[in-house]
Amino acid sequence: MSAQKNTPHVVAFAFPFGSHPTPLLHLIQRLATALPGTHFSYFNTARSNQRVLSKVNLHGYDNVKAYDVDDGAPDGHVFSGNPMEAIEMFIKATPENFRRRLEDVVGETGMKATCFLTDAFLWFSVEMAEEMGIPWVAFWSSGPTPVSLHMYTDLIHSRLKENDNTEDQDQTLDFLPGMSAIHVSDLPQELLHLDRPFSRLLYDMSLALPRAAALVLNSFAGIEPIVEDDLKLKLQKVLNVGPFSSLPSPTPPSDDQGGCLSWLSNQSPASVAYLSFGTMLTPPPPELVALAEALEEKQIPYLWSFRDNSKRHLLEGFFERTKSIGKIVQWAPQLQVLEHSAVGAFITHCGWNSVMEGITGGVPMICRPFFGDQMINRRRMEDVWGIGVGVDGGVFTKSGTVAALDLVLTKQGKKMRENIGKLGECASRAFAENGSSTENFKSLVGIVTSSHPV
Ligand code: U2F
Repeated sequence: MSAQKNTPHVVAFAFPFGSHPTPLLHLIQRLATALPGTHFSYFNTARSNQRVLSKVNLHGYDNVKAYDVDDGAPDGHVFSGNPMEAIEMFIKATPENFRRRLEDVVGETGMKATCFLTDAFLWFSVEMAEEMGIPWVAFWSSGPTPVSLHMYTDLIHSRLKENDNTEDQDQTLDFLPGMSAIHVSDLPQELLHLDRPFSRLLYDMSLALPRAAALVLNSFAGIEPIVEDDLKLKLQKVLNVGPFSSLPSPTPPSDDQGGCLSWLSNQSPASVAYLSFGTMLTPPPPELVALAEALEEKQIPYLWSFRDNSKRHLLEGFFERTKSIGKIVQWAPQLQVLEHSAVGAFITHCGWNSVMEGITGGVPMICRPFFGDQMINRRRMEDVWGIGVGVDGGVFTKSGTVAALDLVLTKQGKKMRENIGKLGECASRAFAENGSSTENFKSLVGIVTSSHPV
């Protein structure tokens, strides 16, 4: 596509941490295919762009261009390793970093922005959009329950204060629509304590979301129906366009340098435990050791996505002793791994993308949530959908992990697979012709082009 002055121009801002930037870019690719006459500019920090663009191939997407924005870190800054440090520096640099870079791009290309499609966390996009008289579409990269809870922040605070029972971690949030299964202990710290910049960002997001032309989710209709209906009352439009893991995955996978798929092909059906804790975390040392001891004692074949080189030495002996039954890689093609018939259990931190991929792959999950929305996701998986189990006491111990593996790989695995199968069918229906996600995607195309019909 040759970009011209009056070319419709969708501006996307990524939140550059964890897996946030990747699903946003996948959504842009889908839109760019549906709208070949529209230009898409994707703004992300250099560090995050480097990571994302090494995995997402923009070859053939002539109407998509990625740009770097300042991450707020002073030149030569050495990060402490605490992820909050980088997040807070980035927040401090916003929105000026995005605003300046966008002005440069508009100046260089002559293409004015016609729609903002940004990570919901970057709520300030609505102010830019309103100044320009164009729509803001917010992309929420987790499920409906966490975003709905953020919308109820004030009410949650006043109810907990009123009852003077903030300490009662077992109290359920049954005063909110669709939340009777959620406990106070499941709530993210950012929602309970509003004193940090990241918490403020999420609170401000909850105030801004009603101004969004649409909230787009990587989820599918029917997974949390009461919450979805309630969200629809509060927001202009709620568009589930997922799960993205239902879309055809690239063949061959671009990132199977470790040879995971050929290794899996030599394993028995539903026998392998796949371990991955997403893009941001590694369990603490005692839990890594407990996990390893449990796998070794039960002699369970395992595939472990393990990137944290600073902790690798803890497991060297285990890897050596179990190399005939196990495989460790820096990065696994997770989507295809979970679709492989040899995988019988997914040991996960309950990040939303992993949950969706576990469902579409049909694999029962062992849940060890750490922060953010992960405790909420674990609650839904274990207590509501019946597709996973938590570990006893909430942390990996040898005996708790052995018990969870027993449950998933033998005793309750069949029932969980049936439950996952039902959710998976729901997801497939959403993607069928006239399915809800297909129709919602068409609505999204309409909104994205509304201020500049193509
Ligand atoms: C944050 O989650 P994470 O990025 O830590 O985890 P996920 O949402 O589960 O996403 C991880 C993605 O990385 C992929 C995997 C997922 O799409 O398939 N991946 C892979 O392909 N190979 C590997 O070896 C390891 C991972 C946050 F921490 C969560 O609480 C949120 O729910 C989430 C979404 O907002 O973002």
